[in-house]
Amino acid sequence: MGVDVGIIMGSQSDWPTMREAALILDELGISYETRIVSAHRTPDRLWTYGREAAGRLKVIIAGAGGAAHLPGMMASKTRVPVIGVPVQTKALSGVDSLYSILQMPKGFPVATMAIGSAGAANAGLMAAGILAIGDETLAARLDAWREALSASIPEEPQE
Ligand code: RP5
Repeated sequence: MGVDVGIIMGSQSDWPTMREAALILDELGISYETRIVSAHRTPDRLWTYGREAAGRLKVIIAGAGGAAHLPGMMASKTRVPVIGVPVQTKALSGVDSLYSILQMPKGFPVATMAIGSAGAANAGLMAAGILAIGDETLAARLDAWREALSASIPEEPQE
């Protein structure tokens, strides 16, 4: 059976970050698959995944760190919308990942999130928002999720 979202990442070491996207999709009942697809270490896997994405997936969430070429290369290979997650790095704190993903040339966009786990969670929510355009039931679940988050914020700071 097909899934709506492909969560791909450059390395096993990206999974603790990218799991945050998966958790959001779980909460909202969105189907997904997870794959390690490295632009540098498994370029043929990237090419095959990109070639087969259209018609199989509706959204791709792609996370990578450092010289983070995976989201951009995937956007070059498929018209399926790519949401990029810059993974935080030790050497440059993820600014390297952010710039690598964000600065795409005209013609091949990547919807770039914040660095790290907040960005990964937001990637899940962005995917949900895209899918909700054509799915009223999901739209209602996403609205409820957002309302619950707002309701959980206290009006005054606690001791
Ligand atoms: C990138 O290099 C990956 O996306 C990862 O964030 C980073 C480091 O990978 P490992 O050396 O931990 O496998 O390709």
